[in-house]
Amino acid sequence: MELKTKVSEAFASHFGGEGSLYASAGRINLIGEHTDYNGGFVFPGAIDKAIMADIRPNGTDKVNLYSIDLDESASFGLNEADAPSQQWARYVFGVCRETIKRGGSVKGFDAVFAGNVPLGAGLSSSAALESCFAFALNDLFNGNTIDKFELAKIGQSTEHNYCGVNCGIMDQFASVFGKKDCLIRLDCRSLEFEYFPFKLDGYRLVLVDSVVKHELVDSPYNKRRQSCENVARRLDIDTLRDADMEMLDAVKADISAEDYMRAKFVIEEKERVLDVCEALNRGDIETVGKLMYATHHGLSKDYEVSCEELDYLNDIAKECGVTGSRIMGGGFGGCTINLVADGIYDNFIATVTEKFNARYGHQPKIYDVVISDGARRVE
Ligand code: GAF
Repeated sequence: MELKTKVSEAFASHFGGEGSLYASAGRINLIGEHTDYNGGFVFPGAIDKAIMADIRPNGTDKVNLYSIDLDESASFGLNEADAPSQQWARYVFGVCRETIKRGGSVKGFDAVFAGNVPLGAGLSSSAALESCFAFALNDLFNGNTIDKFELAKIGQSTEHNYCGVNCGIMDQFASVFGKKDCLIRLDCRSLEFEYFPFKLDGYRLVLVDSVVKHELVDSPYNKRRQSCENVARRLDIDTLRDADMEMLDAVKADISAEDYMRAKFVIEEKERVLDVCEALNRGDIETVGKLMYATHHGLSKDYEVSCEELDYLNDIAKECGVTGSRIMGGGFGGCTINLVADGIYDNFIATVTEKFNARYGHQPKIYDVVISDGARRVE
């Protein structure tokens, strides 16, 4: 059933009548991993996997939520300080609180939502949920006076303050600003950005999900960020955006081997984003692919956020002649993003499915993705 019909019907049976429909999207990132919280560049886009919510003000100061996918309800008062116990409801609670904190207005509402963004795959279903509600609250209660940069920050602060993930801005930015057929080259320091038309004739973007759990809360993700901040402090700069290899090598003896490797990856990765954009501008897809493999290598060996299953997926992609492949998102599980020429697509899917299944006893999940619009009202 179409997401829109599913959400509208569930709203009618749960709360009666109808509300207003809003959607937002998960994201991919072509290149630029773990650079966002280092003030570097990223290159994400929203995808055709969405979260949709049907929402209606209820004239009280209470928020009543129903998650169709989990078949669970949650409620909280807008004046209550305590977040709901269910993690999924904390995202909405956080968005309400962060909107209010910024001077925005939020009144009570009833909402039903569902989505088809794969969970735990590194496609940022949480950012999709946050930006869907941030967008909706702005439209319903604030006459769209909160700008889109703030909407992205509302989602990011929700992660920081209510979910324990000290993330950068990339995921929420892509979800809020996503535009059909365009990737976004975002400078995470200045938040200047540029839409890059991205429709590669003869290639597809394919995600291969290892189905290994991806858990960022209390995770080594925050530790990676800490390492980068340690090095920046040692270099007396705000973020690693301002570092280069010469500066890093000059302090090598004073920092831990681990912090050195993390910073080295970030310094190399921020350059790769710019190189990929240049290569795309001249239509040099082979170079784009090589840089994606280089990112995978760095994420696996220097940043150490890969795992055996993802390295294996990367190896299979290479063997099959996939143009570019790498682990995508925060890491520690999730999926690889693959730039696959049409001519080898069928063979790649068959081979990766068979080989992965033979080694790990379960098939990876395959998603072809199309770059799509981000947060929006659905008519
Ligand atoms: C996660 C985070 F939420 C992002 O901010 C980003 O750091 C990403 O990991 C790694 O590039 O998705």
